[in-house]
Amino acid sequence: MSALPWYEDVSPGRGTLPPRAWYARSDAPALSLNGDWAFRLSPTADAEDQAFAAPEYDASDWGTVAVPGHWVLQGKGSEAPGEYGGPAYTNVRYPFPVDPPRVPTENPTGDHLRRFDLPADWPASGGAVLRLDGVESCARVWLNGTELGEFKGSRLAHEFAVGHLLKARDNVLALRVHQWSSGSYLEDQDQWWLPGVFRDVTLLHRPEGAPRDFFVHASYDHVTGTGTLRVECEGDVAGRVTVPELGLDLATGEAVTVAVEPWCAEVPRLYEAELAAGGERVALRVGFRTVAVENGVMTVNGRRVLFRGVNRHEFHPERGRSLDLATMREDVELMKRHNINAVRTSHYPPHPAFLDLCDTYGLWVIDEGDLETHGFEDFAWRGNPVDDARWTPALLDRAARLVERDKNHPSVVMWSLGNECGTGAGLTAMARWIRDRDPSRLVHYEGDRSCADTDVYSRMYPPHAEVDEIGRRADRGPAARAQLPFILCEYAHAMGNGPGGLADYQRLFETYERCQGGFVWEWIDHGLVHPVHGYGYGGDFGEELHDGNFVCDGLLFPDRTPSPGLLEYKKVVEPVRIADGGPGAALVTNGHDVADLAHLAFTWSFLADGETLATGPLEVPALAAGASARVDLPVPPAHREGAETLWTVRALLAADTAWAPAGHEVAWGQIQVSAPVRPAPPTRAHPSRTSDRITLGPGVFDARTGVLSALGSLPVTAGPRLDVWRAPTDNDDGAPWQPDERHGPLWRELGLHRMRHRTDEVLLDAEGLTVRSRVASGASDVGLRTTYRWTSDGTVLRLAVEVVPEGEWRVPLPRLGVRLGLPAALDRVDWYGAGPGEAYPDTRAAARLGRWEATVDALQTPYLRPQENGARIDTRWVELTSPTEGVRVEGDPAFAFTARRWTTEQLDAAAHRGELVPGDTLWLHLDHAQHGIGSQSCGPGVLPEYRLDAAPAAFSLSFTPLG
Ligand code: IPT
Repeated sequence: MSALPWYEDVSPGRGTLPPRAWYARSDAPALSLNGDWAFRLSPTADAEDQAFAAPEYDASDWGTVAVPGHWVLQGKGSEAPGEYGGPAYTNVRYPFPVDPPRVPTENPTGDHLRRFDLPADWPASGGAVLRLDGVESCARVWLNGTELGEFKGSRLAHEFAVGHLLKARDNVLALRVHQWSSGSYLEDQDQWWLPGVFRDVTLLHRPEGAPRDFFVHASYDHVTGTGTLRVECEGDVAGRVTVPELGLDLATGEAVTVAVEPWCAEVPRLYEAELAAGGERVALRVGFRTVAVENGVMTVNGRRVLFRGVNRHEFHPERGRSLDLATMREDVELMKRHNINAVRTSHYPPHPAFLDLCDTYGLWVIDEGDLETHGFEDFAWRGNPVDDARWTPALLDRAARLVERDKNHPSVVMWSLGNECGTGAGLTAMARWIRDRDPSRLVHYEGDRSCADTDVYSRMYPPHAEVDEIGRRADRGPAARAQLPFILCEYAHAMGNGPGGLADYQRLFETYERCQGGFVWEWIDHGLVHPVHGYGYGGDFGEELHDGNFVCDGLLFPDRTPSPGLLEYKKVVEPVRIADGGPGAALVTNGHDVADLAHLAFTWSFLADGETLATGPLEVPALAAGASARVDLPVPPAHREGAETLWTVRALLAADTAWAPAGHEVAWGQIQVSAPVRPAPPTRAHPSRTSDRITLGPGVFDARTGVLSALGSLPVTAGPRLDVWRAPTDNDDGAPWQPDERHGPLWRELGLHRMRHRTDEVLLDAEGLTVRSRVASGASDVGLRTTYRWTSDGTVLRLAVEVVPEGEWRVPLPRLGVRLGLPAALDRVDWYGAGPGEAYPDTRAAARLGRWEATVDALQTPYLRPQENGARIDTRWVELTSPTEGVRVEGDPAFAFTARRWTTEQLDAAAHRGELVPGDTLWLHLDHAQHGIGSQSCGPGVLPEYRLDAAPAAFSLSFTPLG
């Protein structure tokens, strides 16, 4: 066979400059080449010749694309896929035949052309480089008809020397971009395949004598409180470094040690500095910090750090991985507002400006290489490029482009080789190169349990019990590994409703020194705007192979509104703990790594039956990190005898910060003072009966079936009946690779979605109505004996439900409660219970007791694939009303309610939100209990303490019509 074309050979490229540090500001001119480019799409790599690269080429009949951008997300036509093809989603599988390094003949190829003039003041002397910050998956580049070279490595910066080719006017830059290249084998990340020039294209002037590259070394000695600064320039460039605030003016290469304030994620202290060398002045931002492993614990500046992290893919619902600065800033601000202190840049180096934001706002970063070969796992890793020496130059190129570009960011504390690549000598070569080039940071890679090439033991999705074992240092493994700190580079899969079990992980991280936290998978749902579905996921763009909604597993919805999972995470990782401090006191614990509490202002409020009776400021000492104090609460205000009373104590930002205004809530806690005194059960009203109706207080029943049909004047379109089904969540359905039982499929197999209700007895007595039934599904020998006992005091109708399982129940129940139908006009909801958001047994940390209100629509959580959502737990009472009528429900004990305009069956059947059409009934679920949520869509299932096993149960609900 003839030699492979360049895009198929394993080399990283040809003609590019060696990688160097990125910086935001220099006084050397730069010209952005972003904007509309002429564009031509071909179905194969060789459909068109290279004549388009010639300066005189006439591209007037071409289309256009916006650069930066992905061509598959552009072009005319509202259909998906559109004029320029469409996005495609696969998780692990390569969407093309696996025959490395060959790629398919069908290789969408985008030719890009951009004409530009130099600005009038562009210097005549010096050189220039053309920088491309990200092109998927490879590019061949020409300027003014001269070929510059070609490169692979989609999320890595590439530069070419172009000074000698530039003209004052009418320069022509030509790019040929192939969707598939040998590099695609190294880029099998779980995300959309999105070809295009998706990051900035810039022309940078290079002044005479300017340093080719520089490395800022800024360490901190926590014993002496001093920082040591040394800026190393490549070659013998004689430059000066000035740090006005520190009065420093030193030569490049020279080290100085002075008293400084250190940089950390909580207090991101940066010093403005300048590097002046040759004809260039580069703005630097120096953060002094030292990363170390001491006695098996990772420290920064001598302190243990605890990662409250997320995995962040770059994602925008319209622009794919092409993010503007405002979106990056929004991500960082949202993270900071939700108590997140760390980011793993899964699974490639992000746009470099993102790391500047991390330096500024304060986030610990694991910066990951653009490398994943996961699809080889299906063949027992046969042919895996990371274990094939021919690919090692490409791997080393990726390692170097990661480290060289990002080495000057204080926020970066670990280099990650890549994700899900199996094991191999190529990874070892990368780790060696990185350690040699930058010994100041730790090396991370999760995929090799031997930890031969890493400085930290990292795992994804281990169950809690295993984390506990590792925390106790009781896990078996290579001796060297036992000396390493432990992190979860991925855990708590935020797909659909969930993740459950976060608080239980956090307890482990706060118990064991070695467990230094983790990174939730993942930050944002990758739902792409779709003409029919609103947001589409895998399979919605005509893909032949796809992995469905597995791409929607973020803490943010695609439009960046926080999901309940993010609110839960914020509460679970809050850096201040507020608990019961004994009679009349709160116990406040500062859980920050470094910061004291001086930046927070505390408040108290006193609630009686959910109503706030009084509020005020609470004096809390500026406790040092790790310290606790008992803080006296005021004398409770006067309140109704027998009321349920509690304190809410909140920790708020005392002053504006870069990421939130003063008053932003960082942490909170509730302390119960007194439990409610329950009123005696309603006195008896006597039922009466006609031939077809039974009347009992406000209740009207069908005399034959015993089913409630009205409450006063309010029609009950479907009387309350036992209900155990919920539309399975992604976590209920589970992932095939998880060892735990997958309940969603088992529930369906057992027919819990098609339960039948057999009426065994309708019995009227002097004090009420009893209906006995058995609830079970066809083909199943298990059932639930259910007794409904109705009584009334004349005003309130009380339902007592008793459930006794029959037969051998091998699976837990999804839920246990009743469902009823009411007129859809009741769309205002007021309740006293835990809120304001949804909560389930293992996702309930963020729900606090209080009085809440919402519309029925606002109670729905818009998971991209419809599934169980919206339960409000610990409800004492709820009122559903229209302007003219309504119903109040009180529980004994408290219950969870869910209200929707569609049935569970409709929710279950829908694949996209748009398929949920409101009907004329309001479906109200009043649940005694729900099964937990877990994280089994990729991780472990529901912990035993949150299972809802079938067992005898009794609960009651009181209904009052409101007129
Ligand atoms: C893990 C991947 O690292 C991540 O990219 C993502 O795919 C995640 O799972 C699931 O959403 S790999 C998994 C097989 C443990």
